[in-house]
Amino acid sequence: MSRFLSRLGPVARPTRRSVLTAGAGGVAAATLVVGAAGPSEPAVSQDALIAQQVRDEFLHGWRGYVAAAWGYDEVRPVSRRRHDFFAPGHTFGLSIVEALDTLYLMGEDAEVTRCCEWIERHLDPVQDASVQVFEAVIRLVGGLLSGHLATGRPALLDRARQLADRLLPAFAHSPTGMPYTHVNLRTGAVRGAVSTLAEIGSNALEFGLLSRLTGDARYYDASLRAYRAVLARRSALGLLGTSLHVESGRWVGCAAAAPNAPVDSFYEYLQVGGSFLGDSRLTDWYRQLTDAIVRRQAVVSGGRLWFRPVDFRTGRPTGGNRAGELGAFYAGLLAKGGDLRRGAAHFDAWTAVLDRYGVLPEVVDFTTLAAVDRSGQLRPEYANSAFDLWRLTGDDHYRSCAYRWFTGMRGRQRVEGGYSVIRDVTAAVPVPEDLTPGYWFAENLKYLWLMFSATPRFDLRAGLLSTEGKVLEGLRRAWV
Ligand code: DMJ
Repeated sequence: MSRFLSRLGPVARPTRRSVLTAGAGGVAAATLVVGAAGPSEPAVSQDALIAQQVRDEFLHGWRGYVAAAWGYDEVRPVSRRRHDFFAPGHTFGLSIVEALDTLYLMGEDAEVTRCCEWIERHLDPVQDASVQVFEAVIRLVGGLLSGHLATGRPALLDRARQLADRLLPAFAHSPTGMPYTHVNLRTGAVRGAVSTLAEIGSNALEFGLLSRLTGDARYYDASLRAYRAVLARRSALGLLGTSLHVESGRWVGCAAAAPNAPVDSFYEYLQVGGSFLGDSRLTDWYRQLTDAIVRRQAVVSGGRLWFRPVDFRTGRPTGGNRAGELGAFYAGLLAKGGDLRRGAAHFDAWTAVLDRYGVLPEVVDFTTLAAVDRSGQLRPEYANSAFDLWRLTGDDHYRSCAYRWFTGMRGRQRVEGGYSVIRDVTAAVPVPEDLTPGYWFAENLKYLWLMFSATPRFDLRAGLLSTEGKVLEGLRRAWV
């Protein structure tokens, strides 16, 4: 048993907790001291206790991965088996790359070293495997880059570059510049000519940073070319559809579906990319598109702010009142983009869903809040928005909501071997679906940790995270 595993004891629970209870109204000041501290025992702040819980839960999930699936993409925490995320029979050690900067932020330096050594010895970016470009960029390239920023290890940057070089044919072979969905890392063969907006436009952060770090403009140029191709196909209403044929340049999916999947992070990368890369073109596009989305898609239902899909050419509602949990990130994005009022209102809408179910279902009917897809996919978007809104406002209401979300997840999705997606969030006894998605290690508990730990390893003011929760700016190097 590794030193790491042997020193992980049972999950510590505070003996007494003062506030951060469910319900509206915010929480007490962050300096509140709780616990039964004696004269010689230092008092522990409420924040520190929560941060400890958060780290314990992260390490519980991590321990499950390490024990059953180390070196493989994802863990099945109930059956203790492994799951290949990108291609059957191929591993990229996805959860290792996903967890890397979270482990760093939590001070788990021995684990960081172990992860880096695995990546340097075993991560093969030239495998004969056809991978989804979008996922490889946000998860692997982004994870390697943030790992490099955290540790200063040049090999991680080298790996990110090698991998990006193998992904570029998806952009270069496309007559429009919009990437094919898949590329074979060894042969460069591409496939998947119908691509969604999230797949086309969620790479500017990783490729922009890679261009900056390597001095090679090809990566960011590829992102920009793809963006331009999409923006040139805006409707007269200023809206975008859902998916395009990357060879003909024709729209295939004509619903303006933002902020829902499969377009979600396209808009995120314009806003965050604009400020991270100092590129006003991205910022302008974000503003123009967001104005159109707010004008044409915003709808108040039951007193709550939602966004409904419309035909991007006519503005007519396409029918269906569905909102996917993946779209919950949009509350934070609106706020970061300068519309705090709508961001807060949309966050409240998702909080109403959390109030009803305890764990967010994958899809709801926003007119009734009925769960349309009842599965609980261990997704991080609500916590991501809470984190963004808290950073912008300093309002502890958002930390309170995030903590409630955390306790819901801990209560319903924790299994002996880690954390698992569940079949039905409304079931009295949740049935685990036996998977810890890689993104759980990158995102879910990182947001909570950054809200409660006061870690010196992250600059709360200047820090910037990708759609996969990778810290691309604001990591403070406290260790090499
Ligand atoms: C993550 O992989 C990323 O946040 C992505 O943008 C979409 N959502 C998943 C997790 O739900």
